[in-house]
Amino acid sequence: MGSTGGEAEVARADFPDGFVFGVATSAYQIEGARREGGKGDSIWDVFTEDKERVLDRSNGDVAVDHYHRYKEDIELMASLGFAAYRFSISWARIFPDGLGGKVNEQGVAFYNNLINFMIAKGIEPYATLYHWDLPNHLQKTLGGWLSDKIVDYFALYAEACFANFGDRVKRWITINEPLQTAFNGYGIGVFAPGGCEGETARCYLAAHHQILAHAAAVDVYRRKFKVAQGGEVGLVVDCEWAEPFSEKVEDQIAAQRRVDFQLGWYLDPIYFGDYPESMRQRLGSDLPTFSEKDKEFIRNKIDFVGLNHYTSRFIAHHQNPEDIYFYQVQQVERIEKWNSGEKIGERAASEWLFIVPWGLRKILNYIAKKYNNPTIYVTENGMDEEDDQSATLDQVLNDTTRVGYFKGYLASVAQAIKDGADVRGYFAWSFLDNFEWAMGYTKRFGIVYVDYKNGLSRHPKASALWFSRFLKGEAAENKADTN
Ligand code: PNW
Repeated sequence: MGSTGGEAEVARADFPDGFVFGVATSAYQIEGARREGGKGDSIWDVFTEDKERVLDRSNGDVAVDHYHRYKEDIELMASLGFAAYRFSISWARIFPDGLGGKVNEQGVAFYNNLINFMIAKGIEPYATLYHWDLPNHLQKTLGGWLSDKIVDYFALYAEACFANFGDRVKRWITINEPLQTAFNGYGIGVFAPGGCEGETARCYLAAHHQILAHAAAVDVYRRKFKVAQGGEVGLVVDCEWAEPFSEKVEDQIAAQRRVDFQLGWYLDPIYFGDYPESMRQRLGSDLPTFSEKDKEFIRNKIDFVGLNHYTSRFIAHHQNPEDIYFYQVQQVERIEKWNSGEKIGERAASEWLFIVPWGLRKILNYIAKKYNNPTIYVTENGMDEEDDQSATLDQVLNDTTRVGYFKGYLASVAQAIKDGADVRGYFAWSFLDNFEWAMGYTKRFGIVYVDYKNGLSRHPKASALWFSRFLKGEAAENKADTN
């Protein structure tokens, strides 16, 4: 194993027939139209009103205006050759106060238009129900994901989506990255709703209710829609690969523990009925318990695993690391260098994102082995660049590092499939540059450039054109730009 990914070559033909290639986005990051179409406020609308929360003091009020430009966006996606689009539905467009009373017909109409348009262009919809934009009313009145009542409200919302869109949407994702909501949202508070006031440990409750809500949504689907609609419902988890820093047993165990605290936290309850033992040992009563009835209820309530994966790190055991509460509890030290001192991979713009293509093969094989070879979709994978106001358009479109990233990570997916993992699809994050949460518009994850200064115009980057040639089966060597 080399220390860097190198320039892997990869071709469409390295993937099985029927393997799906798509792009991904989320509602709050791209839609804008905060107060249009009868939408209620979400926790991100309110969180970003406090300008200090976002690096460039921005928000998603307008975002990249996808709400008004969805046709142009879908047309571009189709012309590049993508066969699937993972988007998210804004809960507060469907139920403005989240209470599940009367659906907001304008919200339903928007997603109907979006879905119909993508299908007309030959793009299969993959819909996420919750990508972090909780109706603010549920936060204000219940405490959001800290309340067990959220489970029922989420089930009502999921049911409304299945009923309205399920005749055309056959792949559903309940929740995107419950880890980030628990950890960044209710734990340290860098994401909405902004922490649980000194009680970081309450984030385990937010995680607990997300697991139950996921299961409740799958339950509704299986009871009321599955027979007629024939679709599938999955959960999207995010996990870095944790490579043991050394051969020492304690480092090997620490790396396993780190994966338990990211992936096992969500998948163990669903596949095995309870949280990982390593979490219970370290968290004791801070970790909620599932009743026997809960265990029964959540068990195997999943049709596929969606994996969001960006990066990898070395993990060493540390009795008492100088770090935030979460890593102290885990007793892990996160290391970004090989023993030799060489970096684990080039760093992208985000400080947490190192380019480590081989980590994706490892995490896919880990999931296959640990959870009895489930169907997996890589639901997000990509890297960001710093927004550079002084660069020319030609320069910012020439994202050669990102092309290398995709080549390396796609080769890694192809290898995992050959190893035996049941990976059925891959979604690049993201289709468009967009509102990158607490980083605002300072980080660009898109394969399509959005010119924030010139009317939000869209410009495919070299990575989008590379993907297009890749998808059309043209030789990677053929660098000629046919567009
Ligand atoms: C994902 N981390 O979040 C989200 O699903 C996207 O909405 C987001 O834009 C994308 O990744 C890029 O950040 C993550 O700190 C946020 O490890 C943070 C982390 C990982 C994923």
